[in-house]
Amino acid sequence: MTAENNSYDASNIRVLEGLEAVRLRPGMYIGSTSQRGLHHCIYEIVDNSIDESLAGYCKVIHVTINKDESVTVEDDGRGIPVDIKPETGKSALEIVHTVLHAGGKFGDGGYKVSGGLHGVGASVVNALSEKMIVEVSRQGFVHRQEYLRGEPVSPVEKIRETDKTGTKTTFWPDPEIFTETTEFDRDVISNRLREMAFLNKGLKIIFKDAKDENAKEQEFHYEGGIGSYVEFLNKNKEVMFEPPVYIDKTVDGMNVEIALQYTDSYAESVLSFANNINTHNGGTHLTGFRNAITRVLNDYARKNNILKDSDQNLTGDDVREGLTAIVSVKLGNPQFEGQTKEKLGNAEVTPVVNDVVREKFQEWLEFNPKYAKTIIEKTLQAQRAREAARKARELTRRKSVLENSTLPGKLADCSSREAEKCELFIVEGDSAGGSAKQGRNRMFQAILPLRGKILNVERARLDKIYANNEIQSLIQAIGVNISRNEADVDIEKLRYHKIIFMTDADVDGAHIRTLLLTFFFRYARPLIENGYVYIAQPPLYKITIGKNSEYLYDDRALDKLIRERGVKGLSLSDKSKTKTCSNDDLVMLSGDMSGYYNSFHSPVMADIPAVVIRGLVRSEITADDFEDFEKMENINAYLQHYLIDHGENYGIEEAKNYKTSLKDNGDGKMIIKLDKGDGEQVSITPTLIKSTEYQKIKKSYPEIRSFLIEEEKELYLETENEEIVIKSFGDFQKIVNERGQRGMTLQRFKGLGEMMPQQLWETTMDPSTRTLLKVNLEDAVLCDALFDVLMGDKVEPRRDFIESNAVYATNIDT
Ligand code: 0RA
Repeated sequence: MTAENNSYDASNIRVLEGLEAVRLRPGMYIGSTSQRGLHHCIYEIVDNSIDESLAGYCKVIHVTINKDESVTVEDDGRGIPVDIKPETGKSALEIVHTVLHAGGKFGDGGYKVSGGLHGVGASVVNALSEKMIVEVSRQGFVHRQEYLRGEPVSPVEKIRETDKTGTKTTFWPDPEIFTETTEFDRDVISNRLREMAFLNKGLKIIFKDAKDENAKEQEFHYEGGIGSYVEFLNKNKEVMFEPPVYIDKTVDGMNVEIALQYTDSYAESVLSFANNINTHNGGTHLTGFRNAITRVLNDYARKNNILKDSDQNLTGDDVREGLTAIVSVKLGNPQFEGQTKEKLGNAEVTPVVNDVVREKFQEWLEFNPKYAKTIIEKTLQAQRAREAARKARELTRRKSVLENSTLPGKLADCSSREAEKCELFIVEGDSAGGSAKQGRNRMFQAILPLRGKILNVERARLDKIYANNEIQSLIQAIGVNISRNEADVDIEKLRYHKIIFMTDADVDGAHIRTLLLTFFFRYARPLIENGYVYIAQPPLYKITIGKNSEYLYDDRALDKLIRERGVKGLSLSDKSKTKTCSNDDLVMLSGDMSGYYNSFHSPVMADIPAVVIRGLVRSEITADDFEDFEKMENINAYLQHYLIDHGENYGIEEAKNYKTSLKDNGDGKMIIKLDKGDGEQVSITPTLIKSTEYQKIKKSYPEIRSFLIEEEKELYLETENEEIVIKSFGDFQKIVNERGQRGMTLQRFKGLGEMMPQQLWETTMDPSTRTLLKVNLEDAVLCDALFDVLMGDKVEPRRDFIESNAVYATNIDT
């Protein structure tokens, strides 16, 4: 944080050990060799640049996923020192990249404030990369060194002059190490980089995925720091005041930064960080924060006589209901504890955070009496609800004691008592429950039918949740205590190590599944974290052809099967018969065609003539182009020509009369206006270009074009006994469909209840044949936000989400 030590150079770097160990046991250094470990490599390199920014020397970090799956991280810091270290004769740059633990951390004269979970540094990433190139701009030159699997290929070379400073690292993760995948997940990385920008106020991180030409460059830069982070987390919630309370104070070299804001929800969403590391399990900083707000709010309520002498104190749970907060501390020598090292241990942190929050939050309350009152009002409501919940829980307990059994009546339990082997199927409705009960293996499979929809826990307080019958049976069946507090979920009491949601493959089923997921996510998260929660995959169709039958699990599989059968014996050719297509090629082509055809006939494209869409595809327009005036002028001119050309040469009379023009949309973007000559006008916008439908057309266009030469021309379809003229994709599709379904009976399961017990067993429950999806929490923060959108109070964000994901939703639910 301070930039005192400028004389830091090669002599600060101590040599510790070699890198063979890293390649031998990569997991020990980066956690795993899965995609997570792969991402970790990026974070390690970015962290080094962030350290440079914390030292006060770097303003901008560029992170780019290159076309060949390599990654480049470039900063504008001082540049890694390149001077030769006398004892070794090697440059500091080389040592940093070839010697384990040679980062500044181990010398004196500087400490790392960031540093990922493992804080292992550049040398580990180098050892795990097929190739790495580092270019340091410093002292008037660009210095370059290249490495293969951690070994330098050359000494550090001066490659050209420069007046800039900074460090640029490009690495190619080694497929020998990352055997699962070497492909990055853009969204995961982008979320992490956004978080880094929030946590490091003022730092600019620019992220680009060059592999996807449609992906925009993202710029993360927040002058508001974690205050902006809280606003971001609350963007789909109703907040009780604006802006968030923001505290930033440095005491004895320890920086404490806190932002908080109350919303009208019942969830608590407090994230804590130490030196930019997400301390998922909290620790001393979180303790200090929690104590302070409970204390401050109680004091305030007493002082202003809102809490009377005889009233109970507000508890921590009461004051954290509806609270969104970020607690971020930066200190010199962080101690991380616990199995996953995600808990801060430094005892000296608690009193510092406590004092800072008490002082500043109290001051804020005094200055904002109106908000102070609303907050206290809300915590009092939480207090009352907590009392009611206690009574409801008590009642549930007594009831079960009276009935002399803790298991709900609806549960058809299994006979085994070994939780590791036991499975609980949660099914929707009594009729599906009936089939499941008959179809199951009662040794280890239990069935719990739920009647109707379970309560949406996102919109209910704990007292209502406990009082809900369906949830009561669920809690009793699984055997664990539920709580928003992960530590209170007594997972060792879990009665089944597989809890399987088995809902219908329709919209209602999807809704119930989401409600269940929400419940587990909010009140039994450790079950998800430990991999005990699954989703069953019941089939959608049963098809019978002669004596054989087969189950299909989604519409895509059905589509493919029909196409495969439909094109058998067919061959498609152009008029001159120079090109024909049959067999597997025709299956592919018809798939492309049907995607192409369906996209043209989707609502997004409704008003836009096909020839215009094709013109756009040929112009190679991208969503980014709409911001580039010059480019848009060229595209517009091209499109106008294309339309006139096609009007004349291909006899599409209307196209001749289409006029296109550019219009400034006022938001820094252009749009194309299309005048169809009949008074009708339509707009061509970035949204259209980004739509899945347009992208699908764009993708299949080359295939289709290479075969059809020009789309408007007639084609000839030869069957076993005739030749049919095909005038449109629609014609062709109809024929393929009709032939594909000939001699086949198709049964669509509207619900699990329609399946025979034996069928349900074979397709969905039998461990040797079924497919289960394991529910995991790759990114809890993101998941959190998604539940807010899907299950929270605000209607707008939900509608936006559903609209923008409508295409995927239909794939799942129809
Ligand atoms: C120690 C000393 C100096 C620069 C750095 C570390 C440094 C390391 C990295 C890693 C990525 N980007 C970086 N930028 C800088 C230079 C000290 C000086 O110039 O006096």
